Amino acid sequence: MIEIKAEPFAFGAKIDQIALIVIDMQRDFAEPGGFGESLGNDVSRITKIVPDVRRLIEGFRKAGLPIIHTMECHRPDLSDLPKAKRNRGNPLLRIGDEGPMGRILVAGELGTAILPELAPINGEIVIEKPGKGAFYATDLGDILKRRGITQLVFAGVTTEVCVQTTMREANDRGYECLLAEEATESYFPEFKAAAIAMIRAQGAIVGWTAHVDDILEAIHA
Ligand code: C5J
Repeated sequence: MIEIKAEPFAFGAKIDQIALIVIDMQRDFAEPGGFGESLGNDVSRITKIVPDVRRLIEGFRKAGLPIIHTMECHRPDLSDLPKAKRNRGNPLLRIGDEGPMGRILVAGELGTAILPELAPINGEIVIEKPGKGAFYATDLGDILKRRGITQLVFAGVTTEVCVQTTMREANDRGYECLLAEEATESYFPEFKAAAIAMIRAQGAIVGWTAHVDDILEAIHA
């Protein structure tokens, strides 16, 4: 067991059972013309974390530890897109509509792709997910069980939506979850701060949070 300096107290990392999960670092959430911007958000907040997410990915690669990437997306026929999700809010472009980077959040389209700087390499797991949580309607649970993974380090976007939802799903399934603070972001700074506070409140009720440097130092120890 290796201790990672974390809040609300040290995270006991089991190096043979830990994986990094990078949530939805897709062009649609980070680049102009994508889904995030069509909802009225300032997407430059998301691109700012790319160097920290990359450091984390490279650290896990160097340590030979598993990496899982998720992508929020839907089948081209939209059969996995509930009407309630498509109709929600008042975006300029709805999921499935044709935008400047192809159809919004549809599998295989340019905008749905993971940012090139963070793209998965051979051997890394990629989960396409129709929901906000990465366990809903995916093979993630089976994959983690088969590989004996019991601990997940989280990075990605957005902190209070897909990251927090997946952390909560994982926590309920018995996984120990650690959020890398500089490697996650929200369109709303106050929501990121609130999500971090609620995750680690009450003795890590959902999980732990830690700085990227402390995670990297521990996994290389
Ligand atoms: C959102 C996500 N915010 N990946 N998706 O719609 O957090």
